[in-house]
Amino acid sequence: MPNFSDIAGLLADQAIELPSWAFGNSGTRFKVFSTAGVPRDAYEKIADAAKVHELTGLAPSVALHIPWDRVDDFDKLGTHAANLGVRLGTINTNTFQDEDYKFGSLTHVDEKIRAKAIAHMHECIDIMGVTGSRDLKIWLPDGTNYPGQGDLRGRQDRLADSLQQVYARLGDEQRLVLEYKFFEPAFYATDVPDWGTSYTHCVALGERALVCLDTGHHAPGTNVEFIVAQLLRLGRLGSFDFNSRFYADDDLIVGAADPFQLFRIMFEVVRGGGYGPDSGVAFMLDQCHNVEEKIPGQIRSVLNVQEMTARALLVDRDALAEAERDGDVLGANEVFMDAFYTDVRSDLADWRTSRGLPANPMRAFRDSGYADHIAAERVGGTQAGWGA
Ligand code: AOS
Ligand code: ZN
Ligand code: ZN
Repeated sequence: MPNFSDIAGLLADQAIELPSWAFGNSGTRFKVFSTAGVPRDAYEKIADAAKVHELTGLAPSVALHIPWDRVDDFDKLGTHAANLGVRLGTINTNTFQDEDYKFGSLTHVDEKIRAKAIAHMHECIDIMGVTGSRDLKIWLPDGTNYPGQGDLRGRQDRLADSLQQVYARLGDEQRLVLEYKFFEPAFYATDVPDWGTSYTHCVALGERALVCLDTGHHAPGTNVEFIVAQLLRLGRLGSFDFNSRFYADDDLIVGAADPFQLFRIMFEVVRGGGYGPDSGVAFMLDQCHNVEEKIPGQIRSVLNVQEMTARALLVDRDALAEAERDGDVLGANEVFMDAFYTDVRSDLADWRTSRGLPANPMRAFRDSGYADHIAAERVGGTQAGWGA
C-alpha cells in the first residue's frame, strides 16, 4: 500500500464548494429552530464560509442560491468574497418556492409559467456573468403525485424544450448541471428522477450539459459508486452534491451515516479520473444543519471528505488489479479494505500543520471566539434561512 507521504501532494488538489444555505436556519416541515449568530444576508453567509476555508484550506468557493442570495450588486459580493479569501461558485436556480410552480416549472403545461421559469434561469446565467461562475445548477421540484395527474411523456417533451432555451443562453465557458432526485416534493413521478434521465437530456443539449449527483437522491440500496463510475466513463459527471442519509433526502453531514460509501465513491472518482483541478468535476456540499452548529457542521463535512479521499488515494491499485485479474476475490477485497481501515487522522493533522493550518480545525474554531462574536454582532434584522 502507498504511504501517506506518497499521496500527501495530491491532497492539495482538493476543493469542496460550500452551500450558502448551510449557514442559514433550516429545519423540517415540523419546526425550523433558530440559532444565535445566523447570517442575515449573503455577505454574512460568505463570511462564515470563508471561516471554514481559513481553518481547513479545503473550501475555496461558495455556491449561491437565487433568489435567496440575491443582492443589488453581485460584483461587490464577489469582491467581498475575494477579500475574505474565497470566490463565488455555482449558481443554483430556485423554481420551488413560488405559487406559480405548484404544477411544475420547466415542465409546466401553461406556457406563461414555463416561460417564467426559463426567464428565472436566464437571470441566473446573467448573474453568473458577473460573478464569474462556471456552473448553473438546476434541480427541479417538478413531478406529479397521482397517476393520470400529468402526461409523463408531454412533461419530458416540454422539459427538453425548456432546457434547450436555458442552454442556449450559456456562455462558452459556462456549463449547465442537471440534478436528479427520485422523489420529493412529488411522490408519484418526478420529472428528472434518475441519472439516466438527466444524462439523456444532457446529451441532447450538448457538451456543456452535465449530470449533478446528489448522494442523498437515490432509493435505498442503490449502488451510488456504480453511477459515479458510469458517468465518469461517459464524460458526463459535472458535480456532486455531497451529504449523507439514513432514510431519504436527509441532507446530513457527508460521511456521517456511511463513511464506507463515501470511501467507495471517492475511490471511483480517483479511478475514473474525476479527482484533480482539471477533472471538470465540481465537489459541493448540499446540507442543512438543523440541530447541530452550522459552521462546525461544515468544517466536519469537508474534513470527512478529505479523510475518505486520503484513504481512497491509499488503495494499492496495482495490487488490486493483479488480484482482480487472478480472480482472487478475497485478496482483492482485502487490498480495498486495507486502505479503508487505515487511520489517516494524525497524518492529516501533520499535513495541515505543514501548510500553516490548524492541526485540529474543529478545536481551532471553538477557540477562535468567532461563534460568540457573530452571536453578539448579528442581532436585529431578519435571519436568513432556508428559503429566506
Ligand atoms: C433538493 O433536494 C436538492 O438537493 C437541491 O440541490 C436543492 O437546490 C438544494 O438542496 C437547496 O435547497
Ligand atoms: Zn442537491
Ligand atoms: Zn436534495
